[in-house]
Amino acid sequence: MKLLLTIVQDADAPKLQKVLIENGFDSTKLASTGGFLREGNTTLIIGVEDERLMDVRALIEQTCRERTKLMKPGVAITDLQDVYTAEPMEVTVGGAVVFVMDTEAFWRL
Ligand code: 2BA
Repeated sequence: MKLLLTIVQDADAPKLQKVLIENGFDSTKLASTGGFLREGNTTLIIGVEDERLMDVRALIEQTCRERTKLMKPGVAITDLQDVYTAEPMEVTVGGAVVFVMDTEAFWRL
């Protein structure tokens, strides 16, 4: 079994959860914040059997789309460094960032 940490844009999350349910995949939704833009995004935890991994990948690919966001000037780029954007900066976000992890066990108790 694999565990997918799937980071998507908020705008894509409801549709993705709907499509996952329709195709028999369970997921858990967490509110998250990107480190770079420091805007809200959504992380879906998805547990999937190995043989269905590529099916869930296809659903994520079909549902989540890439968007361009404009970072306003004067916004701190990170908390750690005193670095600010001088000019509006275009940033491409998504469709999805997915971490795929082996799962030792799955217990529903
Ligand atoms: P954010 O960290 O807010 O990043 C939003 C987008 O900004 C990223 O889109 C990327 O295109 C851009 N970006 C990030 N760091 C940058 C930098 N140092 N310089 C220029 N542009 C930069 P995605 O790559 O699609 O990532 C979307 C979200 O996925 C990220 O939001 C973050 O929440 C998560 N993510 C991406 N890579 C990650 C990683 N290695 N570990 C953990 N989370 C990650």
